[in-house]
Amino acid sequence: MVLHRLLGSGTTWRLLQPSQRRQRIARQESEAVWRSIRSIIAVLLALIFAAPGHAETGYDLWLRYAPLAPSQAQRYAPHFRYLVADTTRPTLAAAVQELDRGLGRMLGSPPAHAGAVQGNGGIVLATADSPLLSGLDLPLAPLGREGFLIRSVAMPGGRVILVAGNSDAGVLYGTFRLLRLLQLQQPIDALAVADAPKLQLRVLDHWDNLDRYVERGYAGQSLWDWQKLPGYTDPRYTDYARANASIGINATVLNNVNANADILTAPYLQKVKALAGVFRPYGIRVYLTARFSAPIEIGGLKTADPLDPAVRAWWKAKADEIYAVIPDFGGFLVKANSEGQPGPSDYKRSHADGANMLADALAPHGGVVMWRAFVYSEHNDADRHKQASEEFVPLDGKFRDNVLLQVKNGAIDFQPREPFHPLFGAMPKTPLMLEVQITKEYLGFATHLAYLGTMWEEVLESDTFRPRAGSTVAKVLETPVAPRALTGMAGVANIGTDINWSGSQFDQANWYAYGRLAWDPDARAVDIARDWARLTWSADSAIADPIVAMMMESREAVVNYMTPLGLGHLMATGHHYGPAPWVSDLARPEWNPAYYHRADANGIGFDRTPTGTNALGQYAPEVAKRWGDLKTVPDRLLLWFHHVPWDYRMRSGGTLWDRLVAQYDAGITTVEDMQRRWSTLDGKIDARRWAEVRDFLAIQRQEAQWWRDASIAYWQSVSHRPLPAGHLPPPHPLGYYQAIRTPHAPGNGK
Ligand code: BDP
Repeated sequence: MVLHRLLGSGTTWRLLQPSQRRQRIARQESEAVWRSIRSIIAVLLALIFAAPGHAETGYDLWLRYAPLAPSQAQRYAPHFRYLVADTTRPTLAAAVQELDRGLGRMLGSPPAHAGAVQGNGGIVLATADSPLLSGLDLPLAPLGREGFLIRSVAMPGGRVILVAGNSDAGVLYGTFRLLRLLQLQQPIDALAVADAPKLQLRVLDHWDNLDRYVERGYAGQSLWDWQKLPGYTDPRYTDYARANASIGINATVLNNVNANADILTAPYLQKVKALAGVFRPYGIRVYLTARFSAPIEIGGLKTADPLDPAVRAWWKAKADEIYAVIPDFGGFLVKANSEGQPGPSDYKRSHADGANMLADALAPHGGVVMWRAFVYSEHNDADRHKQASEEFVPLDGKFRDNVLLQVKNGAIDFQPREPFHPLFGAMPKTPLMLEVQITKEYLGFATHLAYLGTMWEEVLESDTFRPRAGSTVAKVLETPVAPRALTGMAGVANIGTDINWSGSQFDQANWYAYGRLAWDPDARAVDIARDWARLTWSADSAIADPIVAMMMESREAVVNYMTPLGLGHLMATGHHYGPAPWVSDLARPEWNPAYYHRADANGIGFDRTPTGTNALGQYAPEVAKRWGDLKTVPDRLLLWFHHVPWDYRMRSGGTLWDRLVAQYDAGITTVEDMQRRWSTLDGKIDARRWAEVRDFLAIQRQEAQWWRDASIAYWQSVSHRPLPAGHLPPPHPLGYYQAIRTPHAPGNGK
């Protein structure tokens, strides 16, 4: 019976010669021995990795490839006896390496590398032009350059799992997807997966300075070790690329939007070339920020006027030089005429003049310009909410085809909650990309647990009503403004040299969620959280479910204890750590929290209706109507758009004042809830990561209280109202909170 199982189907057996039979028996026996050895190794590894005491650091991210339980490993192993792929191609070689690593760790041993299909139970990686796919009639064409298919197919020679794409990058994405399915312990007997990214450019923006200081970075120094580059490329660059490729990120801007022109000089380009070389096999292109005044600073010119022929020639020559060094260079990201950065307005030229000059220099090489719409001026007294739209809407249709306008999710600045930016849907002739901030500058830095998937989902599913109902921000992003027009999304990275990459275990989820949403802006935050929790912590739902529950309530908790009911920008000056709603003496009005909350003895909130600044008028009439009317504006945006009296009656009952206080306390209660859920996991997951999260939650709990007490103490000094019953007064007078300093808060200069 055992022999029969080993030998396979009786019909073929009968056709074999005695010598062939002996050979086959020997082969099958040695395979059986190997399978047993593999199972033993898997069990041993499982014991080591699963032991709660095993010191995981978080370095492995969501690519831990934790050993599977022997029963599960035995189910999968027969599908991965061997692997066929052309490893002379760097991207396919990267895919094979990942399979070796992933299958090796999950199943106990990697598949054998084979030159051809050799029976049932192999895995084949191939692109559309491969002879292996001829006759299979696969529907690859609609999947575009980066899409992929994963199928269980019968090929001449055996039944295999096929990962196919139109490009090597597509195959790599498919490989990572297959590994995800295994980590999530999905059935793989009849695979039929087809997927393709909905956006073309899926970009990470690093705000990394050349001295390795990361602006708004809470995860250590910049990964890019300029001093050792190009001679030494840290293996960590490869792990960075693997992580990004696994979630579909295909572009990285290496340096800060507050740019230093030196990055464009020849020595730096050699270093950039070395990084590009590491990232290339992973389908990732390198981009740089372009300081608008570079022609003056490193080019020796007297001007950076975009219409000046010498300036234009300089940028053209610079682009030629870059492409000679890095032939697949992606292009430039530009912050111009914002927060002190140079730009075309310095020469009375428009943003289109500036962007188009760079676009013309890059166009012959296929490069693109990502021009940021985060523009507000210290000389403009208009509501900051309105300034970007006033600047850019008149320029619709005036940009070159290889320019994208990069628009933050909201009109102010990455607050814990903002309504979607009114530019979405308002520039139908211009490719718009969404920019979100993965690093939590305004959500408590690394120590506060805040899953941002829900925040980005809220923006992406917002209906712009432009051109019609149902035109969500996601749809605006996904719909090219013309055939072959560019589409994209950018996330400000939260990555640094910390062993866990992101400053906290849970901040990895935000990097992960960003990648998943850039691939599919319609994906659901809860599904992404579920995948991340199972990949990062445990596929056991008794562990993953409470983690997902924590993640799903986390961002709202932060909103509640920092900026409830549509408040925003109440953070301390400069570093933005901790509360400072009382600040009102900074040089520019819009730098002051008081500018945003406008609290006085009568009430609180920013009137952006037609009786105020009418920023609402920049939205489609359907949106303006809903948010402009106190009867229909959602509570969560109330004070963003309205100034209302302290004793305004909320639709849900009670006064605004009572509700405001209650929101702060709700925020704290949710943090306590997260602590409670986390404590139930003690001993069920590895000790080091568990303890780190426990300690961070304790910091968060303490700081939520600080935010609540300081904010309420201040509001009370303005509203002169008693606290509603059941809510404790802040333990200290306002002056105590105003005197708190946080000299160690990182991320804002040295
Ligand atoms: C703000 C940050 C600042 C950035 C700016 C930007 O505080 O450090 O330079 O955004 O996006 O939120 O350019």
